[in-house]
Amino acid sequence: MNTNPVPEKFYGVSMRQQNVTPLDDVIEQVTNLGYAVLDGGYTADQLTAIRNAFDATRTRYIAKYGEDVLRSTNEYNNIRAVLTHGDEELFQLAFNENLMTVLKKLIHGKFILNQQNGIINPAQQSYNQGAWHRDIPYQHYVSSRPLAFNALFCVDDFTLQNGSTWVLPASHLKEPCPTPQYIERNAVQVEAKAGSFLLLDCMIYHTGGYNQTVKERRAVNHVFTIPFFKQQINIPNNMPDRELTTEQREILGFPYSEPPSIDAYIESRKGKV
Ligand SMILES: O=C(O)CCC(=O)C(=O)O
Repeated sequence: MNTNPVPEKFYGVSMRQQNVTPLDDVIEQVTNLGYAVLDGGYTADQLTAIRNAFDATRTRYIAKYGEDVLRSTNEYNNIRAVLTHGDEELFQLAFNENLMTVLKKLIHGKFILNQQNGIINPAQQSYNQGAWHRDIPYQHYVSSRPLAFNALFCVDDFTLQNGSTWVLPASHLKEPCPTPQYIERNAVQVEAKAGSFLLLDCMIYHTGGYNQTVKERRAVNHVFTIPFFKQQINIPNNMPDRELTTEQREILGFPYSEPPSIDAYIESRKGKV
């Protein structure tokens, strides 16, 4: 590793990025490189509660959907729509204060939670996130404003040994998937502490790494998109009965479900003109 100090002098510069807070640094990096690590601001006790909630939800999820079915559908290492299973800690994760502040600056206008999935990178096995992909799969375009971000919450430390996420910096800025040779030369494996979010522009190529340790690596991904994109699983239809603020309802997509009929659409227009 190069330990020489980075040169600090400039010339010929008349315009500079101005950052005020550490969150601005995150925004600058995710905008330019497509990835950054964001501190979730959790205490050790809160992190323990999140880990317990993750494990409890997973146990109930496997009991409900069946280990054989989940394995045969390549779904065993996921918990779909985590916040619909009733654990408060996992619900609140989606509304993390630092995350909301950053997303409001990154996404122009409203955004919704498109999906929230528990992800398990098992010890010494391949798993379904271990392949290069974009989080808006099959899409090859560059947009002038970001449309979607993945906030991958680190339930455990993400380390080089336990298969922390690989990213291809700035690949959200080009349409095609680069060559394997380019990926080999430029891919970066990101380390992050438990309790932080690995924030990804959804168009960056990334993959989970191989977990060489004897313990699984747990994470919760949150894909936030402009409301125009449909959710992976309809969250409003699956939310347990609970109080929600107006903002939470918006972020969970309640106002954005498509009207089931023309009558319902016309009804929804009343009072808007
Ligand atoms: O498990 C990981 O590190 C990667 C997860 C991932 O690729 C995703 O959430 O889209």
